[in-house]
Amino acid sequence: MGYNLDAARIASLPEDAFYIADFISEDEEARLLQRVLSAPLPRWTQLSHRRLQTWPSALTKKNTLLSSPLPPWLKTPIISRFEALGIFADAPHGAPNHVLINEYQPGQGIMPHEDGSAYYPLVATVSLGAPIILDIYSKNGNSDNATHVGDESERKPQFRILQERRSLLLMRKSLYSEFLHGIAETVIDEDLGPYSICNWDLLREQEPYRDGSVTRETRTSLTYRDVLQVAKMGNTLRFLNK
Ligand SMILES: O=C(O)CCC(=O)C(=O)O
Repeated sequence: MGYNLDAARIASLPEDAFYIADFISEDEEARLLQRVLSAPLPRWTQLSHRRLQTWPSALTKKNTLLSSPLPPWLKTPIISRFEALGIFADAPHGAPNHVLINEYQPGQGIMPHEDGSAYYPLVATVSLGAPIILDIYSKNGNSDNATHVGDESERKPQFRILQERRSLLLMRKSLYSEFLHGIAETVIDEDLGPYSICNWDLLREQEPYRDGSVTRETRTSLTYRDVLQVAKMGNTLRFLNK
């Protein structure tokens, strides 16, 4: 696939963010959603405001991944396209080794947070099912900027990214390290337009948002990252015996 990463840069954001609207096809999206939804129930962790799958497994308390391959359906076609783009080429393992799958029903979200130092500072998010707005907050700006923000409703995001279904969003470098990201717990995303959405010109379609709002539907995200510390199987047994 002939992707041009430079053409995908979200120019109004601090370094570095890229948005590719048509990263996967409708068939690929349907197949991925079918895989996500057919995972056995214990695969899901039910949180108060969303549910989550963690592949291949959750990190240990020491932020270590117990070495295990990702399942093929999470690798192809997505990781092969990352390779074509060269986006994880500089990461320690040359490719993502960990995927979080978040599912949000209308009204659900995730509070502003940073992904932290367990990972190489690059997150690649593929969106499935429905559009959603990702809010970006500066970490070191106002006095109420904490790693986790208690009262989201009091705070305005510095930037807003519209993630369409089938899109890819990449965030890395200072955008990864110096900013928080979150998703509002709302049933309608409002105030949408070229003045408020920093990737407006990169959207596949602007028409559905012309009236300035979009009603939430179930949205699923696949977030790909490279966990820095990986324990190989031999070490893992020692690790578990400790
Ligand atoms: O669903 C998303 O796009 C964001 C997920 C997220 O922030 C996370 O997994 O840390």
